[in-house]
Amino acid sequence: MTPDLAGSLPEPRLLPERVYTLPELRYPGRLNVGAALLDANSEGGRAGRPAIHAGAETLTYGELARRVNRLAHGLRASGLERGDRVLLRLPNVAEFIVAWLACQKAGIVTVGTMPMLRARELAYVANDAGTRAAIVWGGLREELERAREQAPALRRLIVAGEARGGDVTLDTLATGHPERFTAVETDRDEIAMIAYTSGSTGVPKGCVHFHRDILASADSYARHVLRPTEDDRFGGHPTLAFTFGTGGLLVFPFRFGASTVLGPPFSPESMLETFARRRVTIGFCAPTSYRLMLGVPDLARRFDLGALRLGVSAAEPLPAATWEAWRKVTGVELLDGIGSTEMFHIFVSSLPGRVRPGATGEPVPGYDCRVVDDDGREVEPGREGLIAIKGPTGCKYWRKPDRQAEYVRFGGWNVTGDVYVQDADGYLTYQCRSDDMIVSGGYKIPGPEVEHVLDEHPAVAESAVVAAPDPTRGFVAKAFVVLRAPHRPSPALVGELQEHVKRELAPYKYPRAVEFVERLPRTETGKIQRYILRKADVVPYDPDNPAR
Ligand code: 3UK
Repeated sequence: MTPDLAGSLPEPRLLPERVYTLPELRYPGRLNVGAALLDANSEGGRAGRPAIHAGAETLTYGELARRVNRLAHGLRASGLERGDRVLLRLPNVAEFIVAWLACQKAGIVTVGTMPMLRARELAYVANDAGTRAAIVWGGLREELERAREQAPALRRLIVAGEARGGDVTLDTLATGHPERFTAVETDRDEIAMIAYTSGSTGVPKGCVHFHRDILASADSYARHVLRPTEDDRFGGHPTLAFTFGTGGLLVFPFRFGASTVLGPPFSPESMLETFARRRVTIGFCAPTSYRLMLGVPDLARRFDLGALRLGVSAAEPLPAATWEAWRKVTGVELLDGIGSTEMFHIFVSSLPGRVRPGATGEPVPGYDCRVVDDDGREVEPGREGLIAIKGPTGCKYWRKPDRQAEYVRFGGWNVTGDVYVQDADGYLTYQCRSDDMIVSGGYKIPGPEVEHVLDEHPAVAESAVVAAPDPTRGFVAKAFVVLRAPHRPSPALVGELQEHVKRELAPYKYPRAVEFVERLPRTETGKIQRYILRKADVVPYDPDNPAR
């Protein structure tokens, strides 16, 4: 198809047959995800129904369609063509959804980026994806402008929200264009979006999703596990740029004619307030956020969560204690589910009424799942192994054939890098990661990426960053740092190193714990022994006898 997906497309004979066994996962050859999510509602009798609740405002499907269609015309008139990539840098505001749907209807590929990304990360993504323009929220433009110096791919900015004189804005692009736009007749296996994920080695990887994949996730996971109706209101904190949020707050509600609630950035109180005031029925949050909300005093008395019928929990494991505490305080069943950027969304989930607290759950209808050893052989029930999945969505890395071979193995199985145990009755329980990825509060922090940035600091000789247990966030990133003479450990230096990482990388990647050591434990061949660091069994720094 495209050289950008060399090595990333399964041979047709390797496509899992089960994908086609669910009739709802059969799609016509021509399929446009924008038309399926928007036109199907606005022209299918739901023009007057709510689509987006943002702040105090509600946008109906009819109003949304008019905004999307004008913008789709404007994007085309500005010279953007089918297959071009456009970077999106917006918080969870209606404009994100408008821009996303307009691009999809016009056949333009969206490249969502997390609002927290810094210039160097944005430049990498823009250059790697070869974006031709960026749609940026006024309040988030600075890092993107810094990124432009390193990214020729970011020549054209289209500003949404607060703009300055001379800007090309989302509104000016849309003005004067017709209210109707016939969606481009994309192929069901044409690229709709590229979602970037931080790899365990620190190099971000673009995960390609076709028009079909996005709908397949809604028609497997959402349709069978959440069973939405048009009266549901989806809400939560994941950014729309993260596929957890793209699915939960855009694709799933619109696939079923329901509505989405976009709120302010997460704080435990603001999330509870939004759930209560906007009558959210299906919540999407990370376990850490549910724990933080449980810490709000008097939560049950102050916030009426009566409308909430389900709480989806993903991005990190949900401990039984958190499940039980949430159930006791709110009466609501949390549904743990594991998903990934590569798979678009959740492929193993707890099912309503069949939850076993502490376990992730069972394979989502449409997905096949096994626990295997390093050679791809299925292990016995009760034994640890790698989780491997086949289904209607799957990993297709953009321009990374080597990485593709690491994720898709054993003849078409997606291997996420998570260690699992499956019981005799099929329930799957998460154990740990099998690599150097640190999962903290649902965020993914690649140890090597943080080390690389720490090592650029003049005081640092070398460093190693590993996961350290934490009662709130599951784990935090902990840096073991060897200093260069004449630098000496001090609380001020800890702060300085943390600030340095926050400036260079998305701030969630900073090491919340820093320990100075004499040297890093290594194997005979010189590799850092991270398992020793994880056990914190290291030679502490001795100020009276500095090695360097
Ligand atoms: C970990 C979990 C235990 C696991 C995601 C839902 O998290 C998402 O995508 P990412 O690419 O990370 C994937 C990795 O995160 N993980 C996710 N959920 C769980 N570990 N229990 C869980 N319930 O290591 C996985 O490989 O950031 C989650 C939907 C869409 C997503 N992109």
